Amino acid sequence: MLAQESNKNSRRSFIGTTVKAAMVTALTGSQLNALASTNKVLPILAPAVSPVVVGTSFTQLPLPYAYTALEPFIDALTMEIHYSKHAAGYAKNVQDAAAAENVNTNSNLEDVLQKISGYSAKMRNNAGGHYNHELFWNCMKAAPGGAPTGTFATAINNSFGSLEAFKTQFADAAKNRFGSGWAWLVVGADKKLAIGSTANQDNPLMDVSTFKGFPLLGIDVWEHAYYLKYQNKRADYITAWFNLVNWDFVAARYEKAIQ
Ligand code: MN3
Repeated sequence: MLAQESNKNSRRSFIGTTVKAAMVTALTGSQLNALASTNKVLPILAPAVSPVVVGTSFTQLPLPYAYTALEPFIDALTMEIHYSKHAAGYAKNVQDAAAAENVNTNSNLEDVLQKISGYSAKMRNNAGGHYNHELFWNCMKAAPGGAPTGTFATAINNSFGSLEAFKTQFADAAKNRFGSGWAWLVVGADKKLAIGSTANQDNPLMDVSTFKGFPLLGIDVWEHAYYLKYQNKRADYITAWFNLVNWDFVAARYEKAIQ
């Protein structure tokens, strides 16, 4: 009903969108998931989120597009299960871990990640899992995802030679991550770009990680991220995934990181 209503004219559509955006702030995570699985109103429900604060909250934010938005590169069923089951689980479990370990869930999740050696394995797995997925959703958009621009594009070229060379190196990191994990583009302490990977739900913010930096872009190479469509062909998933990269989002994180 909501989707049909928004088609009537632009003014009503605008008002409807505004009302629905207000409604979403009052919904719980489970209500959002129920909404997301029933129809295609999700894109207009997503609030505007600053790229640099994505992942700092302990709460799962609405997916910034519909489950179908990334087709054909990532199928809707994979997105639905990934967001509403896997990622929702990390969000719930990080809150449970926070309650057990006296962590204020209004604090910055990145602060916890940077001191993760002082917390439980449950916190490490789920704080990482939650942060990584919040970042991952926003690293993607409906194709075509465009291309890097401005100072970020210059940094890519200076660091890797070209965008294509960057993609090759990043894809190699993703392909060669043994088992489950993530590949990353980060800004290091030296303000330079670097590519690496982490196992399981670790990420480069963690003090326990051997690969460190501020993550700009990450790809989930757990089998749940691609197996329904790509089965054992992780390399094909990675190649397809580059069509979805939201370079504006990545560039905004870069700009913040080098300040
Ligand atoms: Mn995942």
